[in-house]
Amino acid sequence: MSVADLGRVLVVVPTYNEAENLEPLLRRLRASVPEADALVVDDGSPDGTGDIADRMAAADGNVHVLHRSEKAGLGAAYVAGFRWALAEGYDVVVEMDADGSHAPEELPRLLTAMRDADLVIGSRWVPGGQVRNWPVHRLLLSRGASIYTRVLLRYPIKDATAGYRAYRRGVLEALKLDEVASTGYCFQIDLGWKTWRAGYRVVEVPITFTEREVGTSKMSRSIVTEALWRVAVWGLTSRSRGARARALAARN
Ligand SMILES: Nc1nc2c(ncn2[C@@H]2O[C@H](COP(=O)(O)OP(=O)(O)O)[C@@H](O)[C@H]2O)c(=O)[nH]1
Ligand SMILES: [Mg+2]
Repeated sequence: MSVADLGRVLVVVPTYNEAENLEPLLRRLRASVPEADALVVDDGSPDGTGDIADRMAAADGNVHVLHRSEKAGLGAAYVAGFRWALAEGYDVVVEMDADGSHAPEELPRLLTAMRDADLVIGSRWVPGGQVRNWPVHRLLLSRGASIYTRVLLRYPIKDATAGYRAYRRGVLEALKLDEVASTGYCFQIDLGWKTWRAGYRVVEVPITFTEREVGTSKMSRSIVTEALWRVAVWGLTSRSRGARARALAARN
């Protein structure tokens, strides 16, 4: 698929202890969308993931690495990656997990949808979307998080916490990345909701999410707690639909 009309595409892959997963993932990505560059954002993984990323970057000029000194959460890693992408002049910035849950083979479909969108979300919870090999408690947590978000923020996206997505450069320039306080997975809700509220076109496309086969999940109780209270605070302090309506009116 040609992504030429979208401009330069960067896939940001945050890693913490993904030594066994990173190389196969990057190979699949480079094969699936050779025009896209990759940026690994590693938080000083003790298992040597950062060294693997360096080795791959040395062998392939389209692979880049950002090393951060300590584990500071998914949100902070993505903000650093987005800043790098903007400084380097990329037009589209993709988020993708390193553990193989987000199939690089589905990226061309996300990028095709990007032609009529400012944010494309790879969704597990729209018709055609699915999850493979997740235990019941993770399914409930994911569905519950999206419903909680929809009720409190009036944000109509079905998969609010989805981590496979693509942003246009203009969105990332407009969102105030300096002010993003979310460190954990609620970062996804935070940015998606701000994008939607600002009147941008947000589109969900179905994906098949497959649970990792190797390594361990970094999901934790503190990540869930952060999402619960932040979404509640945002809900109490915002007038979501009014803000979107005003933003849309200002755009037209
Ligand atoms: N750089 C960085 N990456 C992280 C951090 N936490 C999670 N990740 C990465 O984010 C992606 C999703 O994490 P994962 O543990 O698979 O979450 P799950 O799929 O919800 O169980 C993986 O690529 C992780 O390595 C972090 O604190 N820093
Ligand atoms: Mg995972």
